[in-house]
Amino acid sequence: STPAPPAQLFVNQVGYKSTGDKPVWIKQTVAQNYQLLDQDAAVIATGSTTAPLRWAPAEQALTRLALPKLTQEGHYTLRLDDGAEADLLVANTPWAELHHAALRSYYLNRSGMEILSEFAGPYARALGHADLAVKIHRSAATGARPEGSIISAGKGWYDAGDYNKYVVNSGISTYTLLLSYQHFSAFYQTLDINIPESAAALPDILAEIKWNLDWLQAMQDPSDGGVYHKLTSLGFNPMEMPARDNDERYVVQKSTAAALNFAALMAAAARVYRDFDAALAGAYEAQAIAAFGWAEQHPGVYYQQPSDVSTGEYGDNNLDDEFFWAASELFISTGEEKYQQKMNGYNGQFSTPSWSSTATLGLYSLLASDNNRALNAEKKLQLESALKALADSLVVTADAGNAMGVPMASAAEFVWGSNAVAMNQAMLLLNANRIAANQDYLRVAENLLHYILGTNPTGFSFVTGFGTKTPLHIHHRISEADAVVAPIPGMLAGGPQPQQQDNCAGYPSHAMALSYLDDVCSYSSNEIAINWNAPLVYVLAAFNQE
Ligand code: G3I
Ligand code: 9MR
Repeated sequence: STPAPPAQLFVNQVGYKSTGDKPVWIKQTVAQNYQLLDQDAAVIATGSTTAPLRWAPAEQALTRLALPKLTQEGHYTLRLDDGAEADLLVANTPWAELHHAALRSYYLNRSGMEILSEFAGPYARALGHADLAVKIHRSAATGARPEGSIISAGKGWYDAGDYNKYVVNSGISTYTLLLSYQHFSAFYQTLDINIPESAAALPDILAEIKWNLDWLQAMQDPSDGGVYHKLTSLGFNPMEMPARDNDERYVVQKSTAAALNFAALMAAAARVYRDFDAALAGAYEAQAIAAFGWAEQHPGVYYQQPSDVSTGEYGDNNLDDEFFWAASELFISTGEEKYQQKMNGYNGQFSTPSWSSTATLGLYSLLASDNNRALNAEKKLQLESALKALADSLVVTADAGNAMGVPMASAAEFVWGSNAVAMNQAMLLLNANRIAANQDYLRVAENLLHYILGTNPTGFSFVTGFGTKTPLHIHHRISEADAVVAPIPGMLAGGPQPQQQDNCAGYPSHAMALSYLDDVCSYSSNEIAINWNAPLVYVLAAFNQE
């Protein structure tokens, strides 16, 4: 197998697209010469590096190699003066397998199902967390559902390295996968990722998404439309397999954030599934409308962690952006004036999406050509320029003289899950490119993918199983507790960020772009999560198109 590149050479370890740029970065302070060899060891190009630039997030000097355009598929070797060598793979579709693995990881993280070896190979496992008898927590007790009463809320995906299921984070995650299907539906029409539903008529990606939607449907109280914030055990359980976890599971507190994420996602889902199952789509839409109604009546019920609960919070005290997103989706679906008004009333910011910043997801939906017939021309222009302005500012940041060609520049990007910030930036650029074709948007989006796959100064390709130096000890209960040495493949590690909330020993640096630790201890840099993998799937699907 291919050796990992030496410590000072940062290449895309999975491969470069024959039609794209081939950025390589070198950590160094003095210029040196290089040779490029083809697979017969013939020198096909030589050059020398330019003066290094200090990249502030890494507190380090780096040089970019401007490799001549390598358009021929094949294996190449880059050799520096000092003897360091790295392998470069150039292919027409270097990231197809990676895309399929990133999507399949959702199946491997399903709750409430036995995972069979037929589909999972060595990652087969017994059923865990059926969630057919979940308790109403004290904080969630209302009306006909008093404390301790039981509901059934099976299926869904585990959120991350833990086994809990959170509605807020399911919103952006599931929506992002839905959008991937919508934007690249021809690609997904025939894609078989070998899941139990593969033989059925529904495209595999929609079958996978439905697994989570089935769970979400049960997170709404049908008597009032309110949506429980999460389904969880009281505390995080140990690193054990799902089937071994017998902790009591609860639904906890209805919240405005949960209702709005639910409403937005279900409204979007109704439009996608209508072609396959009109009754199901009708149910999604009715549930979305009811959840939005609950949120209108309870606009400020922020999540407050009960004293006996210590699992993930996904707390957010600014819900203007969630209102905008949900109102946008419901306006597209129903054309109703009341949603349009709420949407028009938004005067907050648009930004790179995250679980707590969802306004731009509304832009993605509103600006899709099928959806915006109902928008007036002036509003459409205003929203288009908002998205373009965001994309333009990402390009400016990426192209600044002291940047690494990516808009990962400051503490605002290097947060918990920074690798998903990068993938959401790329997804934003790709969406802007759909409404205003621009080579710079595509170039920076592709650079972000290179960054994730190895052109970053940690030297890691951050997707499990893909690359020559990849995370081996992710904070993921199944990967840690199962009998397989390698972690489940296709999952994006959270990535570097300087806060080191996990207090693990062994971080190589405090510099924000280097503060990453491949240790199971490190939940704040080395966990995985459904909202981090989803934009990776989208970006890979996009680059598989051309
Ligand atoms: O809200 C403040 C903001 O005001 C401040 O400027 C900024 C500076 O760092 O911090 C913001 O708070 C951050 C918060 O996310 C909101 O973005 C916290 O520092 C940061 O620690 C927090 O991280 C979240 C983490 O849970 C801890 O709560 C991550 O975004 C979130 O992805 C992560 O999610 C966890 C679930 O709780 C449990 N399941 C696993 C999952 C992934 O690790
Ligand atoms: O495993 C938990 C992970 O999924 C969360 O993202 C993280 C932050 O909320 O917490 C992890 O659980 C740790 C807990 O917070 C502190 N004790 C050690 C736990 C790791 O097993």
